[in-house]
Amino acid sequence: MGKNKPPAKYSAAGLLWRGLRKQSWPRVWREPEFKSTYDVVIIGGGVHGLATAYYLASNHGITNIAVVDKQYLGSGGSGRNTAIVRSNYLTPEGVAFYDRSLDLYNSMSNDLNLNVMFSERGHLTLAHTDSALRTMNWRAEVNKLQGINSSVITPAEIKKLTPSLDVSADTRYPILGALYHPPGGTIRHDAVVWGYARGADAYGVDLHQKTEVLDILVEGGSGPEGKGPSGKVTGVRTSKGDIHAPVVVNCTAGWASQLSNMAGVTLPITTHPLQAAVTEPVKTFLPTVVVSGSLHVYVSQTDRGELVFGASVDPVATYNMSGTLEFTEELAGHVLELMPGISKMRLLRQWAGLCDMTPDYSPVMGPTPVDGFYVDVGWGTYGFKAGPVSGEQMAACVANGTTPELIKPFELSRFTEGTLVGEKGAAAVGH
Ligand code: PYC
Repeated sequence: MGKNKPPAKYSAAGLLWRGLRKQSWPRVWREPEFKSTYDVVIIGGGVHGLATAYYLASNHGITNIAVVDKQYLGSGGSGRNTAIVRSNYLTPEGVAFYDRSLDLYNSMSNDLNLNVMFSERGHLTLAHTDSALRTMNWRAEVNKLQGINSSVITPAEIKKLTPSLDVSADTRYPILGALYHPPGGTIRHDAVVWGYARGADAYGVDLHQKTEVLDILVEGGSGPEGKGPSGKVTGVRTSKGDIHAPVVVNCTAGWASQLSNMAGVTLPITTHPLQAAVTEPVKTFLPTVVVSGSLHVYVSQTDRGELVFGASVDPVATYNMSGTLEFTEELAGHVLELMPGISKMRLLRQWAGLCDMTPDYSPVMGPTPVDGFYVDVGWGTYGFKAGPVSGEQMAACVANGTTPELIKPFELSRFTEGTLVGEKGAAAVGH
């Protein structure tokens, strides 16, 4: 919970009283009036945007905020990911950052007064080659140095933890070991969106859905139309009208570079779709999250019994989110290498989201050369697990006007200064 308490609108007694009197449930957040002026506009109603709004209000007392989203809350990457959380990264900067996110996820049900169903079930990254094993050892050592519970385990230990995996030596891609990370797991992604949305709304933050940003208003910049470096942001033009604000935060995924272009800020991002799929539900048999970088697949079982699968991003940069048969065929082949016993299970559906990839696989966070215009973008395939810490740190950045230590390594200026934070080796799968 932040330092400032929201009004006690959702007390357990109040909800019980409604239930007993068979009153209809209150709407979880308001449909606010569209105002023409705010202190802060946040673009993107996913976990990152909502968490930033929530922490601005709860930790810094800034509540005159509009969150705008062209669709409904959680309609982008927040509702399309495979809900995996972990902090077993490769760089010391990445480990510290994602570990703070895990801390916030751990206390989230209490903090937001909503059961977000965090399942700390352990996370296995399988190694099928000597070089993969070397990377797992490297990650384990970096992790241990920072107090993160991570170690490399043997095929026999893997089998004990997850009996459905085929760890025999005569497979096409034998499992040589795995990075085992007990604090990793899954969390209900929709609940995280709803929790932050409800929390922010309770502080008076206005959540404007179906409100598309058409332009970002900047004055005095050195680029075309007075935008770009040395300029000052003055607000946004939306499909519902203009909003004047001295601070605009781009918390989008998929369209992050296009939105930043509207302010005259160029980002080193290419956008690729990432597909995922889910099976019919079966009795629980998969106790851990399993990732295979070499086979480009990750899998976990939901509390409903479905297997959720993901893969690497599609090879072509595009905004097209159609599912492909190619993905399904490759996924099925690879999963069956790992778990031959599930060959009779049927896939129920598949979907895709958009991933904004940066050259070093780390995000871009903090101020930009346009005064008052901030970014929290470039999440690649790591966005959901970073949601809480990004919100917390971006809120501090905006409120205090200085970049917090935890996100300083991820500033946009690193691409001109040559101080990249190479996090590709921590990707769940190859990209
Ligand atoms: O990095 O753990 C990960 C991940 C899972 C799904 C997409 N990325």
